[in-house]
Amino acid sequence: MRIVVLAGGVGGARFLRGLLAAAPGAEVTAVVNTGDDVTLHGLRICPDLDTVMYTLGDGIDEERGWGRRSESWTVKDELAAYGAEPTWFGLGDRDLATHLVRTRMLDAGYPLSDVTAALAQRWQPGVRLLPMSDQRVETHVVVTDPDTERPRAIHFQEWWIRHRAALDASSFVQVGVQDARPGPGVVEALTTADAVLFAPSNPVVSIGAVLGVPGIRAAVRAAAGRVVGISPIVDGAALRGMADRCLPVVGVEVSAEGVGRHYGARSADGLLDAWLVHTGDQATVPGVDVRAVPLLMSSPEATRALARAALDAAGVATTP
Ligand code: FO1
Repeated sequence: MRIVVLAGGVGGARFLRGLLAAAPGAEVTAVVNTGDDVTLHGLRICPDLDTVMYTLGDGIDEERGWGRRSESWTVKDELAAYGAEPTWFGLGDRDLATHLVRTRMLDAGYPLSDVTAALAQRWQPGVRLLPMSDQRVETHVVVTDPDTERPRAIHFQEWWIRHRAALDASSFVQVGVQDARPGPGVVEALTTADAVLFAPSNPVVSIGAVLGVPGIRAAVRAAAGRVVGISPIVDGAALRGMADRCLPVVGVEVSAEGVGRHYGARSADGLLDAWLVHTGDQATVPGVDVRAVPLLMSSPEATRALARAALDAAGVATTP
């Protein structure tokens, strides 16, 4: 059974872990958001690819949800001692090795997809990790500069980490998206998938960024199997990932129904065949099979049950 998951960072990684437990024999491909990628201190950093790789490779710091377990911050502190900006980014010593290896390979001319495969050799995540694109497509956020009162674009990571998404955003821009193509293997994986799942990641800057790569929406709509999304909004609030700060910027209601309608029905000109909302939430999405199931990934068992519910909605059998 071939399952393809569109995923962002923390929520996507945890969902993938539950999916592997729910369908141990399945061939799982993760198409991961690279819109959060950033160059800092001369290094190329891919937060969502690393979060998925570390989570599935059992190297993640569970409490933070990103970066390495048993991390230290010596280099970060030394950089700060030099006043080397940015000092707001959490650059871990162990994590640094990943950025150094990735940057060296990119500088040698390897595409991001090859770099990702090479890094995954060490971590053995148990899924095929595919960047949404080998071309750089960075998410930048247009905010009103507090000093000049004029619009300014800042990198998503600065908005997210330095400002905790507190600066009101007027728009999100995918810098470079017009020149981007789906990464190697992405279209083929999507069109031949027995099931395509949208992880409960941020619908705007994670799932939305993946869908923004020219060719990926069409590939999802052409999927052989059913397309099932999982709401990242429960009872009108975002579980993580500050989706509630992003959705209003693109005019989408902060609700399971709002996000479901935003993705739309594949039978119309949208993407979904089915939409999972949290038990107790109501959602009417015309043309989409809406199911209420527990969405909280509060334990491995809960996450496995959620993944199984998604596969049920996709009409693919799972082991009992
Ligand atoms: N998130 C934070 O809130 N603060 C950080 O300092 C931070 C550093 C960081 C370093 C590497 C990495 O892979 C992820 C990191 N994240 C940090 C998380 C990251 O910004 C977000 O998880 C994604 O970009 C959004 O999904």
